Amino acid sequence: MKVQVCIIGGGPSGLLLSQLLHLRGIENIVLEKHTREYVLGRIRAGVLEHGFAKLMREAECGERMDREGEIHHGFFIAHDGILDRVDLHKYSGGNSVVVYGQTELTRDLYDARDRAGGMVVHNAEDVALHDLTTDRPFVTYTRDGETHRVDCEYVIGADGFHGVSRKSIPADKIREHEKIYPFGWLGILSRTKPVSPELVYAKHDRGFALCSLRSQVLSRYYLQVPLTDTLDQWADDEFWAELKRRLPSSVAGQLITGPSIEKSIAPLRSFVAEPMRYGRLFLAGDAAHIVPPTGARGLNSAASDIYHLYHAMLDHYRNGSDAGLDAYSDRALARIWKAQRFSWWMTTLLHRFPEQISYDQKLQETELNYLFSSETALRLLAENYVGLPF
Ligand code: FAS
Ligand code: PHB
Repeated sequence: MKVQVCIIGGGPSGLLLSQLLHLRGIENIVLEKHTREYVLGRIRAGVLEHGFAKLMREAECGERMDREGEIHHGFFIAHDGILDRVDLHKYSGGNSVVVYGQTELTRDLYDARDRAGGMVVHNAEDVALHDLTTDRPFVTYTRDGETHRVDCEYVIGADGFHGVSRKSIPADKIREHEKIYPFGWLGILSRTKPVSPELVYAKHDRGFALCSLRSQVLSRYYLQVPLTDTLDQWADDEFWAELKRRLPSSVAGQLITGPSIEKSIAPLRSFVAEPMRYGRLFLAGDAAHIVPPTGARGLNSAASDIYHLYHAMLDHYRNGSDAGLDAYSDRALARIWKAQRFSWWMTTLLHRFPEQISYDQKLQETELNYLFSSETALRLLAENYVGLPF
């Protein structure tokens, strides 16, 4: 088979790029390791920057997001018994975020690829990238015991942190920067009315907590837990009792509990691989970078990669210019590092670190007091949370 672009990974990054390229007549194929059900069964991000939402509309996939998603103009930070609101709309110059689950967004992208007759191969195993430093790269994979070959002009590595693409770059051609946090997030999904109409980030001596949502009948909650914790230590009742302990009584008193329909523990790390290009291979999304979910930047960082790759491909195929492709890695990394900084800042500000010394606790309290006493500080937080320009 021969296509212009071969995309590894059928998550949001790969599918969004596939759809955008298709709409501009650039032939592409998506190779996904797992089944569609498996991909759609992963519960992940919930908050979209306005730039991501705009890109979904440009990809003609924004209709259900605009119908079912919620526009949020602010969120709360609970700290030291106080509940303070960050007015995103006021302090970001009128912007906001869309609360719409990654699962639904990925479903919309798959549906759009199906409607367009897009080539998405599931259960593509043993994907291997070849001749990346030539102008005729190709990709091989096996499916149902048969080996297939895709000849292409470009390969996009959108296969996430554990994918094959980044690992296909020789060790001396890539630099990796990583920071591991000494705790994880235990998340649950429950068919209950959300405790608050807007997200509540809670800093507490017992640990961080987050009250989020997917709709007015589907709630998403998180607790900071030690890395050694396992799911069998957290029965639903335990989870709800601990969440209440970490929330201000005004919020805890409103909490509607119910059975969890999904429960998982995710480790927290910050990670960036540089550069995001090797010959005809371009990395995008989690394949190149990871952030702790505190700042809701993970999925949103992927969006700006896709935006830059999409325009670079348009430039190449429409105008014969490789300027965008040559500038991609630097352009993408410039914004990625700002999202890394913001995610690190939110994580450091709101979590309880093991063996945290009193001086660091006082710094956290001071940072929060300064934040809510300074319009400049609130503007800095708001412009990052709604999304910096692509
Ligand atoms: P993805 O990992 O989503 O997709 C990569 C795809 O490639 C997968 O479908 C995988 O099956 C496939 N693949 C992997 N190896 C392959 C191979 N060798 N061959 C073919 N296909 C292969 N972000 C937030 O903003 N907020 C959150 O709350 C949040 N929570 C998260 C919780 C968890 C447990 C994880 C892991 C991530 C979370 N994230 C969150 C970040 C997450 O949303 C990512 O940013 C987002 O999934 C990035 O999308 P992709 O780059 O498409 O990578
Ligand atoms: C979520 O709803 O999953 C979510 C929202 C905001 C975050 C992290 C996760 O910062």
